[in-house]
Amino acid sequence: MKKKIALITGISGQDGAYLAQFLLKKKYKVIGTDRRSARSNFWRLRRLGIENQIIFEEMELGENCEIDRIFKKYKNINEVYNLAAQSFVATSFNSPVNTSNITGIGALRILESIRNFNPKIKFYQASSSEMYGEILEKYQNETTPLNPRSPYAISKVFAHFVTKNYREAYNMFAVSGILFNHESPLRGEEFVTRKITLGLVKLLNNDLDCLELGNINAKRDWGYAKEYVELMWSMLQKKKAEDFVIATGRHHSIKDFIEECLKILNIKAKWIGNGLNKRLIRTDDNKTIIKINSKYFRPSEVNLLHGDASKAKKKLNWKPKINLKKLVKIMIDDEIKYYKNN
Ligand code: NAP
Ligand code: G4F
Repeated sequence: MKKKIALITGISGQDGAYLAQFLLKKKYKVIGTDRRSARSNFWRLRRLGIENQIIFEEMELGENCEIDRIFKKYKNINEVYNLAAQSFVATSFNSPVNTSNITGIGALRILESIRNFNPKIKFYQASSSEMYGEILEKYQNETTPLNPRSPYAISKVFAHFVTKNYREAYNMFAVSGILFNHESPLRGEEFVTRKITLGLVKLLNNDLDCLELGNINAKRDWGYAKEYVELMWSMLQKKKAEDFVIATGRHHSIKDFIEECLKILNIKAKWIGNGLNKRLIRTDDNKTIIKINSKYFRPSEVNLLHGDASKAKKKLNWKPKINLKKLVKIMIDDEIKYYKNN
């Protein structure tokens, strides 16, 4: 049988790596696109041992002609997974125009190219729970109104609705997965979970004095990235093109995440102080190991996200397997395993 062909934008990112691994196991031919500067950024693909199985192409999401070139070259692509984005919320406040251009209009550029070259291609858009922002319903599902709180989230809202519009206007198989936060050992070091797991392992190796964080009271619905990418594929295998929320249905604060890490690393510590003066000190020597730095606070914060994935459970026959405790264990174990080898 002829191999199916998938194109993944953002192949160098966390989800790009896990999705490529999953599709290769399913015998897909995988074309992965990266922007020119990312050549040295394939550590995730190397870690998974799949770097040599991917066909790499350059595609900067800001350049229409680069996108067109790919769809002209590969006429028989079956599925496109648009994972590329300026994906760090904090950076989007400093770089709102670039974020809109890449994270928002980038999706439109791809859809337009697909429409022109082969509208039969199935398209997956990486929508985000950040779109709910200051939440308007207690549990967020596919019908919850969006209320974005950052240039990143606003860009994702644009990409989300443009995907819906191409589905409705041109009858294209274009869907969005509204994924809540998903983490793994392959998470970028700037995101809070990985910053914490790496920071604590550095502390234990005397390579860091104190970890500085922002709003540790924020709450997220954290799942496991390796598990979530499989749902992206499932959405494209359905008869009907429709959007899905993917979430665990449980939320925890950053402080909870830290405390789970402390247990696994067997660090005895206690919180003292309040607000900006809150600190975590080791109980054996009173050394401060975590403190708050206001520079990590966002101009407008998303305080709480809590997903309702009932539709995915029913129609994709899915339920989350990895809870917070297991996720932290997976991340800490890998952090220790690979520390100093990277
Ligand atoms: P990630 O690790 O930050 O990966 C983002 C990818 O986009 C990287 O490969 C990056 O390349 C690429 N990229 C950035 N700017 C680009 C540009 N101008 N042109 C082409 N490529 C560019 O993100 P992730 O966690 O894997 O997430 C994948 C997607 O899902 C993103 O769209 C993200 O916004 C979305 N999402 C993520 C989550 C989550 O919790 N992880 C939740 C909901 C939605 P470089 O290596 O060169 O930077
Ligand atoms: O880990 P974060 O940077 O992730 P955030 O902002 O929730 O965004 C991630 O998930 C989204 C899905 O909802 C994706 F769409 C997006 O691409 C990205 O993958 O921050 C999580 C929370 C925030 O409330 C932040 O203010 O942690 C808080 N936080 C506290 N101290 C910190 C820090 N975040 C970071 N990155 N660094 C800190 O020191």
